[in-house]
Amino acid sequence: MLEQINMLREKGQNELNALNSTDQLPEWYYRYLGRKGDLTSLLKQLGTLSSEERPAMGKVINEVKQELQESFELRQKTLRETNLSQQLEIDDLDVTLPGRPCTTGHLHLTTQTLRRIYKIFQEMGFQVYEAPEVESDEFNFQLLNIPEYHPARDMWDTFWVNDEVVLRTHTSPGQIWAMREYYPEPIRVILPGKCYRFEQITPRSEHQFFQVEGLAIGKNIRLTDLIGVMSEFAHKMYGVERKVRFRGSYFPFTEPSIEIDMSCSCGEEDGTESSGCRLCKYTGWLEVAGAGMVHPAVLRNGGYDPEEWSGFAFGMGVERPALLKHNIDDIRYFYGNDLRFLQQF
Ligand code: FA5
Repeated sequence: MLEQINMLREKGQNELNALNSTDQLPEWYYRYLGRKGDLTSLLKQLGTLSSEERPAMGKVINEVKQELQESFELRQKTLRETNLSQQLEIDDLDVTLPGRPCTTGHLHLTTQTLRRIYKIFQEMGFQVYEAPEVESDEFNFQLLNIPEYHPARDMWDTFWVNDEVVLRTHTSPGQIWAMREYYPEPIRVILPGKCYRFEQITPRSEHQFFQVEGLAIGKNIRLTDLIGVMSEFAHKMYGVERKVRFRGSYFPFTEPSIEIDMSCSCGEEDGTESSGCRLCKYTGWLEVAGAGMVHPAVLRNGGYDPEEWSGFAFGMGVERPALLKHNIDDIRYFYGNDLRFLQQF
């Protein structure tokens, strides 16, 4: 039997070395190492040997099996490499190379800022409410206490679609939509969305920008509630060291009205060109929102009786807070689609 094993080993090695294609490998494997292969049938014949011979012969067969297995793997590797290099000589496409990695995108800075704003207001109990982006003159102006020919219309340079339809100049018309939907319940919503203004583009102003409107309607809501909410927002958004300033102002749909400024990232406020920056026009402050107590006429247009209900509203830019947060000195980078800018955030 030993002779038989040695012959099988030699024949197997010779035939393996003579193979010149990977296609021939399975057949060889089946013949020598497979379940019905020659080595397996030798193992089966062990039963015919005496109990003294059997262990030694079993050991030899297993050693040969192991040796042929290793030779097979080596030959397989060599043939595969030869095949590949032959293939590359015919055609220089190497299909085994790893593919080029895909570049993955990420959220735009405006979306990131919006999500941050949502989270802060959500923690204060506000929910998100969406209103139309293309508005009627009635909702964008009239129901907000700005009749036709009212001089306050000059505050918003408007893109008119036709005599009746506008691209909304601010998110404030959403106040009316929300009030009409929620009446007679108290309201605490923020209304995010795009706004459009036909105005000169500057480092702080774009034609198209985002606002987040806020509206709280209830019994006994006061100006101090508005100031508290906006101070809390500023501290959560920028940290306690950022200063907030409330200035008296005028909007036809709020009474009284205020404007909210944040201290500029340049950290200067002495008003001289040498110390400030162009974003804050060398004042040290950047206006980020208009706000006030909802005007009785607007409450009424939304269905709420001003004798019984009161509320505050604010309309805040989104890009300007992002400018402050990330020390960006020009709003025009936002929608310029320059990846070198966008990839930084
Ligand atoms: C308004 O739009 C009022 N609707 C805000 C308001 C709402 C007042 C509710 C009272 C009650 P204003 O025009 O100031 O106000 O704009 C509000 C904010 O939007 C600004 O402070 C600024 O942050 C942002 N903003 C306005 N115009 C532009 C622009 N062209 N580009 C970028 N951001 C702008």
